[in-house]
Amino acid sequence: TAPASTAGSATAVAHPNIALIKYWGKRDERLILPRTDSLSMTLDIFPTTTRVRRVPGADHDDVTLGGAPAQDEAQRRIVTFLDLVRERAGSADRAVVDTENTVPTGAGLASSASGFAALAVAAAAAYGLDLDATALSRLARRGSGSASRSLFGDFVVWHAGRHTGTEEEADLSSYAEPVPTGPLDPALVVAVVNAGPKDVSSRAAMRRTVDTSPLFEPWAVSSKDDLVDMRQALGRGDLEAVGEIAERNALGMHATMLAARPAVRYMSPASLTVLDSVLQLRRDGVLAYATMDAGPNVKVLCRNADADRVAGVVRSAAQGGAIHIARPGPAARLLLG
Ligand code: 2P0
Repeated sequence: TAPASTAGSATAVAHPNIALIKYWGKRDERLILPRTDSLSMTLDIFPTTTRVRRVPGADHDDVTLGGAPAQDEAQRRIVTFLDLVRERAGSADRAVVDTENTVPTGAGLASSASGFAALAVAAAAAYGLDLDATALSRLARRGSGSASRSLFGDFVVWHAGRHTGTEEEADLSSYAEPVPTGPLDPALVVAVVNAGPKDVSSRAAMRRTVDTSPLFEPWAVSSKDDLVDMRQALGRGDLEAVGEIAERNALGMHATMLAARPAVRYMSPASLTVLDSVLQLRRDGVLAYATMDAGPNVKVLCRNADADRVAGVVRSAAQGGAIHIARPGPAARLLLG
């Protein structure tokens, strides 16, 4: 048992990730089992640091985010997650949870991914659960699907898991793991075109898409092929192909939402202006491909050597929005001491 868990207190740090093959749609809402495999790059910016301290005898969990008490939905999701950890640890202890997020508000960089990855690592240690990286990834998944991928650094695949068999078999087989790659040296330029809150949460949007969009099934089928192609492109270090596959997979995901009833549209006019600038970069011979998540912000994959040039072009197009440059980042880890 690590010293951190003996003390009933542990601190962990995790980074966000951006999917190149998207997770969009669940087949089990309670266990957070996805419809399809997904694949992401962990970033080296915007870490989340979370401390979990057990308080024997306390009658409630005390959760603060950036020094302020967690609001209803965040509080509920974190307490539900802690209940799962307590059940596994055979402990009734409530906890004090402190989270510091360095993601600028509304940056559209799924803080739930770094958040639940850091919480899973810290809570497992604080409650004395001896879990390997695979088990921690499965645990993080229960907080937020994309968090399963933030357990690992660089490029990561999250297996949807077995669709047949028992619930336990499905749960055991849906975890993330690192993907081997050839030399890539990429950067991801993040253009924040709108920092406001979104109208529809990604959780609600993916549910509506699966339930009502006639384009969901075709996208899920083509996403399988995209994943096969993506693994090959990563393996041979072919950044051009990686970008091409990532862009088509993301735009396809947005098409599924546009066809939902009623439609979910995260793209804004500013998003389209940035997407146009990415096309112009390509016409000018620069390797640049876009991906977008459940919001209007655009992430542009490029060569690390071109990152400043790409950031400059994207900055003009983003009309005053903040620009961040990310590179492949580290795995989630426990901070000792
Ligand atoms: C992804 N997104 O693969 C996709 C692409 C957004 C668009 O994972 O319901 O916060 O907590 O499992 O992980 C955002 O969804 O959803 C997401 P839940 P999550 O990154």
